[in-house]
Amino acid sequence: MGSTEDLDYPQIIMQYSNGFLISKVMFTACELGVFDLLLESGKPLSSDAIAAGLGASTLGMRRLLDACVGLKLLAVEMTQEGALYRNTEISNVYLTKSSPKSQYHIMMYYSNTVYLCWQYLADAVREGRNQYERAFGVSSKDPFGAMYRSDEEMLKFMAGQNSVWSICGRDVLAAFDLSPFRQIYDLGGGGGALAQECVSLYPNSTVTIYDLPKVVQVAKEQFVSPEERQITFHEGDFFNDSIPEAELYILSKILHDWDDDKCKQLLAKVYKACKPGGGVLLVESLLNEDKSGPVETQLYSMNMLVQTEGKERTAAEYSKLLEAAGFGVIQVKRTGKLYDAVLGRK
Ligand code: ASE
Repeated sequence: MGSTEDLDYPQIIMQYSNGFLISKVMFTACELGVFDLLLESGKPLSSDAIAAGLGASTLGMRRLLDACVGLKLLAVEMTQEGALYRNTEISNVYLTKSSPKSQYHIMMYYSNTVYLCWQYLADAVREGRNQYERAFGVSSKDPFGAMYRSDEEMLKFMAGQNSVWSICGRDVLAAFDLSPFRQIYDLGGGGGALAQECVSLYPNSTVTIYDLPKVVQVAKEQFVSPEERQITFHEGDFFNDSIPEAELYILSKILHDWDDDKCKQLLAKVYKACKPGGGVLLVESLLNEDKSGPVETQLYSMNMLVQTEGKERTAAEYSKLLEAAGFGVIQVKRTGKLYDAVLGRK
């Protein structure tokens, strides 16, 4: 008979149970501006000073700060005046709004939108579809109609999606030598952070961000300045409007939003528009062939279930979709980061 002691309450079950508490502590400290205030102050601050600076209760702030210390998002030192808090290096880099690697906007999107959809995860699994109707009272037929249900929601999504490219944009664009492609379309390019990485890595290329008119309008107003001459825009709906000719099409986190039929439809259209010798670059988080991991990708696939019509796929699944559309010489590069790259050629 083996001991059942470690089966009574294994560490892993406790960690998983507390996972959402951890997320919410980090999101809340971000939302209230704790990390921004500590960065601006340039010196450690007391809990009362932080509470006063952010218009929060002293009781609540003290508890939030101590939890952040436990999570290693803040450091504390005891002085004669009491406890003084400061950012850790990781918080300075990733959790402050002004850092070039800031993940603030994706955290706000997770905390205020994704989080609400996940309330209905069990319904999503039972029904096999997204949960906009339950979560927000909007029709779930058109996922991007639902995701962009207000200008504010659309802006939060665009800012959130932009933040990931400051961390892995370079890796996915450097996975293949894209310098032969001068004329690039980023289909569903949104806020343009990947396009900006692309023209910085490939100075002889121009990137056209193809997206819905209201997305393009916000991208021009908020994210891409007219001085960025290598970046242009094209307003359209890639399912219903024409796609102009180009040498390379980037589809970054697009196919994971849609079922196989829609993916095939879109890729066939891209193949038709593509110049001979050109290609398509898929940027996605790849599942292992047996779908045994990576766990982050499995979780994102759950999120695609609650938020979209799509799913995360394996390299073989993407290759099949590309081949069905006519693309050949398909190459797959795992970056070791969250997003990987698949290149198909015409
Ligand atoms: C999409 C990407 C995302 C559509 C909805 C989304 C993300 C969150 N919601 O194309 C970013 C990836 N993160 C997760 C949790 O899936």
